[in-house]
Amino acid sequence: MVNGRTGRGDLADIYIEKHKEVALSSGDIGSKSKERKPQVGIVMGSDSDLGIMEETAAILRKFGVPFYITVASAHRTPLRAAEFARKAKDQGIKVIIAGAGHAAHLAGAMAAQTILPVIGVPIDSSALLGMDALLSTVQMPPGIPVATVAVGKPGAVNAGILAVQILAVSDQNLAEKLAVHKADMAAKVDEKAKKLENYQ
Ligand code: RP5
Repeated sequence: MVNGRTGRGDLADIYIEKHKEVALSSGDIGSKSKERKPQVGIVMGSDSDLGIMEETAAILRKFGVPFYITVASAHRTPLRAAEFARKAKDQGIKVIIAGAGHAAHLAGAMAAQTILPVIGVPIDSSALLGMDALLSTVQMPPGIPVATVAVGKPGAVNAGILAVQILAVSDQNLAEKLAVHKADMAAKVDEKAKKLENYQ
């Protein structure tokens, strides 16, 4: 048992219940699951971040990457955040994605505890609209990198894609799906350009 575990009924728990084919239902990472083991761990500072971090989950779902999602805070539950990061590799997680707002030290605090790649999503939940979270996430001291993506929902989407790209280095199936994803995006741009061809 770790400090500050979110109680059943919180948003993240309801989310996990709804999507248990990809996100495990409870307990330590992977310990109670007969499903595919999660390859990505998504951690957010509060369940109030779920509206943003759902974008990451949607990308992983689209690519068929099993993930675990939970809440841990670098400030409110530092031991829980550290424990997640320390156990993640042994439990089969290959990439950690950490989203947090305000003085967002979550991604860095987790990166300090693991050799897994950590992607940080700065969340615009404060009066400073994410500038605080961006700087807290990106300005890591030399030696402990956090791959920081854009603030808010676009960053959450990119965190999912970047995690898939990291996994695709050793997964041909995912590499092919990424190629299709890029070709689809390019086709959509071509379509939009075509629609504007005769625009005056
Ligand atoms: C951060 O504080 C969280 O990541 C969240 O973005 C923000 C507000 O948290 P709540 O007060 O809504 O729990 O730690």
